[in-house]
Amino acid sequence: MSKNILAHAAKELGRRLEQLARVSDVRGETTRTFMSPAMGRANALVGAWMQAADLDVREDVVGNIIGRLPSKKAGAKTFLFGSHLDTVRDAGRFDGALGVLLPIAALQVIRRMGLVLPFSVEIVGFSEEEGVRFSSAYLGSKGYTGRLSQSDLELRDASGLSVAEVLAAHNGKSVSAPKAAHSKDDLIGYLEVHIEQGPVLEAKGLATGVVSAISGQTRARVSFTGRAGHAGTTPMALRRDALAGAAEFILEVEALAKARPPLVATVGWISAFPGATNVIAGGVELSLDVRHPKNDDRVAAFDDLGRIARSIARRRKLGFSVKATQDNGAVTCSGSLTELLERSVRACQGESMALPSGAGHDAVIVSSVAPVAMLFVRCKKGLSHHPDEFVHPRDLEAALSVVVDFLTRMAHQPAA
Ligand code: HGY
Ligand code: MN
Ligand code: MN
Repeated sequence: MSKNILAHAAKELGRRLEQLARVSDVRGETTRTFMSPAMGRANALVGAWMQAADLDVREDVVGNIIGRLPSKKAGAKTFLFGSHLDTVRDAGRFDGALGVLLPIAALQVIRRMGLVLPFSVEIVGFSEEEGVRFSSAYLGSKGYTGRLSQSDLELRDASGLSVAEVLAAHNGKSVSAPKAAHSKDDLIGYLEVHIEQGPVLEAKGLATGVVSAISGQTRARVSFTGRAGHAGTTPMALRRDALAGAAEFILEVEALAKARPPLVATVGWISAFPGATNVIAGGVELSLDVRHPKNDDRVAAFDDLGRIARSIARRRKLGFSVKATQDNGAVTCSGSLTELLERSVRACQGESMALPSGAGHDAVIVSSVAPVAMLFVRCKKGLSHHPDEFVHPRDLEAALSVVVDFLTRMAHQPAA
C-alpha cells in the first residue's frame, strides 16, 4: 500500500468531512436531523462522492443513502460499511460522517492498488441514528434491516408529525415499514468506523482501537403534571409545582447513576409549560437516557428511576408518566471479525486494544442481520457532540490504513 496514495486519500477525506459539516439546517453550526432539508443536501453530496468512487448509488424509503460496489463474482456475498449522516444539534464534523466517508476513500485506495474484492461492498449513510427529532434512535438502520416497527412509525416529533407522515411526505406517497435490504445469508459482516467519543485511546497514545461491546440504552420521556398558578399570589404551601418536582427528579437521576458505576443516566432536555416567568409550571416533560454494559443492571436502574418519579409525584401531589421511547440491549461485537480487525490494527500501529462503547451506534441494529465489528478512532480529549470534536489528520490516515489492510485481508479470506 503506497504511503503517498494513502496520505493523499486521507487529506481528501479530511477536506470532505469539513465540507459535509457545512451542510446544516442551522447557519454557522452542524445540525442535520431526520428528513430535514440539510439531510437531503447531505445525501446528494455523499451520493456524488459515492458515484465518483464508481459505486451504484440509491436512496431507500427511510432516506438512507447507499453506495454499492458489486462484485464480478457470481453469487458473491456483501460486506457492509456504514454509520449515520444525521447529527445532534451543534455537532462536530466526525460523529457518524467518518464512518460513511472513510470507507468510500478506502475503496478508492483499494482500486488504485489494483485489488479486486471477491465480494460486494455496500456503504450506508444512515438517515437517522441520534434520535434528535423523534426521541428514538436508529430509524435509519432499523429501516435498512427491516426492523422499523409500527410503534416507530407512530412516534411524533415536537410539531406532532409522525414518522409515517414524514416518510410519506419524503416519498410522495404513504410507505409501510420497509423489508430488510439484505437477507442474513447474503451478508458477510459489517464494519463501522467511529470516533471513540471518549478519552481512552488518547490516554493510551493509540490512534485506533477495536470495540468489544456496545452498551445497552433505554430512552424515555418523563412528564410531571401539577397546577399552573400566579407566581406572586400563590402561597408556597399551596403549590403543585411541576418544575420543582422535575428538578428533584433530575438530581435523583444523577445520584442513582453516581452510586452505580458504570451506569450512566442523563436528562438532556426539559420543557416546562406554560413557560412564563410569573407562572408556576403546570406541566413538565423531560428526556431520560439510561445506559449500562449489562442489560439487567440497566433495566433495574430504569425501573428504580420510575419508582423514584412516582414517590416524588405522590409527595408533591403531581401527576406523572414515564414512557420508554427506545430500549436496546447491549451488543457484543463479532469475535472473528474483531479478531481480523485487530490483526489490521496491529499491522498498522504495532499494538491493538479492545474497549467497550458507552455510545450507541448503528452497529447495534445491524447486529440483528450480520456479524458486526467497530473501529474506534482517537478524538481530542474524547470530546464529541460538540463543535470542537477533532481527529488529527494523522489519525485519519491511520484509520484509513487499517480499513484498507482489513479489506485486503478479507479479500484473501477463504470463501469470502
Ligand atoms: O447517543 C449515542 O450514544 C450516540 O451518539 N447516538
Ligand atoms: Mn452521536
Ligand atoms: Mn455516532
